[in-house]
Amino acid sequence: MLNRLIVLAALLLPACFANAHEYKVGALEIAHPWSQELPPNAPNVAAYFVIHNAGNTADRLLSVDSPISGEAQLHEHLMQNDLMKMQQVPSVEIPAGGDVTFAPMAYHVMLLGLKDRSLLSDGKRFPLTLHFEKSGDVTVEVAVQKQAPEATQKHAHVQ
Ligand SMILES: [Cu+2]
Repeated sequence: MLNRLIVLAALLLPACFANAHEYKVGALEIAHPWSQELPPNAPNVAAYFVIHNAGNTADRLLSVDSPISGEAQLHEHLMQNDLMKMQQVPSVEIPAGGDVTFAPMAYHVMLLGLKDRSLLSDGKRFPLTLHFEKSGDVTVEVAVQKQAPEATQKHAHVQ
C-alpha cells in the first residue's frame, strides 16, 4: 500500500510542475528559464530565470552564451532622467542565501545577432550556458512562451 502511494506521488509530482523546470550547479538553483515569444523579425531576444544561492558564500554570474546567437550579454534596467533604459553589466552577484531575479524590467540576458530562429517560437526550448565564478558552468533549456510565467517566483522556492 505504501509502495503504491509512493509510485502515485511520483507520477503526480511532475504534472504539478509541467511548465516549470529547474537546474542545479554547486549551491545554485536556476528556476524556470524562459523567454517571451517575439515577432520573427525582432533583432534581439531576452532570457529570464531566478537564481537561488543555497550556499553560505556569494557567487557571481560572469557571462552567458547560447548557440542560437552570436553574442549574449548580461543587462540591467534602470531609471535615468525619468526614462527606463537598459545597459550591459560586467557580471551579477548572487548573494549567499539570496535570490536574484532575471525578469522583464530587471536583470536579463540579451541575445544579440540571432543565428537560429527555429527554436524561438511558443513551446520550443533553446540552450543557454551560464558561467559562474565559483560554481562553474551549467547549461539550461530556455522555454519560449507567449505568456510570462506568473508563478515563476513562487516556484523558485518549492522543493
Ligand atoms: Cu537588454
